[in-house]
Amino acid sequence: MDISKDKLLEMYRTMQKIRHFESKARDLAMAAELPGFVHVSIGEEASATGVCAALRKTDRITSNHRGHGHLIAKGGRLDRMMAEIFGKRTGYCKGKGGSMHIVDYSLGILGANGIVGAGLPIATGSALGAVIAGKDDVTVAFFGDGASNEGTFHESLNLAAVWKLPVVFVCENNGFGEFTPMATVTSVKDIAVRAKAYDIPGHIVDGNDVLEVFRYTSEAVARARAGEGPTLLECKTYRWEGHVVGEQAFLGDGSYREQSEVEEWKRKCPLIRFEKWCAESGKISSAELNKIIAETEKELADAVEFARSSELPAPSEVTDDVYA
Ligand SMILES: Cc1ncc(C[n+]2csc(CCOP(=O)(O)OP(=O)(O)O)c2C)c(N)n1
Repeated sequence: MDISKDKLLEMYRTMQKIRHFESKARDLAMAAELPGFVHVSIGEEASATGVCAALRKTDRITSNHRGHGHLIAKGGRLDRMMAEIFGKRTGYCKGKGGSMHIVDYSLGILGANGIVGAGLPIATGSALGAVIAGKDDVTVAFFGDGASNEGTFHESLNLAAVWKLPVVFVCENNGFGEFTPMATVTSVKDIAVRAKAYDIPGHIVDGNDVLEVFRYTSEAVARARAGEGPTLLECKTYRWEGHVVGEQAFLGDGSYREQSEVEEWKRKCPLIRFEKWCAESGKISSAELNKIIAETEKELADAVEFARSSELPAPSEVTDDVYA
């Protein structure tokens, strides 16, 4: 697949933005500067980036509790996201949504979601909505391997297959559901084979290779836009950090994985992998990549400053914009 240089640079910028945002969110949460739970996706940048690089602005996504990367990849601004996780009025949801509920309809971001598996039926409904409206927009549902054991996964794939809806189901298989290794609770080795049960295409994708993710998603999106129905993609990846920032405080010594496994996956870093590819293919110079890193550092520093200096919502506004 021929990918333009601008597209490649855009993908690298997105991965750097996610890495920087997530590292800072982890540090701020550890320093008790952020309220609420924070789940970061360091190590998983290539799947969010490769998937969203294959979408148009009018396409839509649903996300989960580990959603910052998806939202950044779909065009979310670092400053408004940072303000939201600080609980500030200038955030995407006026500081009332927090890390797990960031929404921006104008970017096609239908929302992160703290309920495991909840994004799949929403994406399926969004895809049906596009069909009814006569539009060829596609919706992507991001979810984890743990969510693929929820009833909503099976109901959504079935209905989307029966009605040939324009939806792409993207499972980010990072090996764990909270502190439980996937293999101990999941009947299959590869989530992608579950597509067979619904007679739709299912592909195992190297989730740390942004170019491979982009290729598979582009095919699935083209299929969906052409009215041929849904696809299930399983991006194999790994989370470097804990399930939730600060989990050591309640896990104590009871770790659920070997540190050597974490180190092994760090060697498969999606950003370093892309940098190597740039050097070997000669498509992008290290000076061009370094410029992007410097710009991202500045953008992130400004975002943190914006969030810190923004106001908290007033207590009297607590029920404004609340619908249930
Ligand atoms: C319906 C529901 N059940 C359980 C939980 C508690 N919970 C939060 S995250 C999580 C694990 C989800 O694992 P996975 O879908 O693989 O996503 P990952 O955290 O690995 O990215 C669980 C069980 C929840 N939030 N919602």
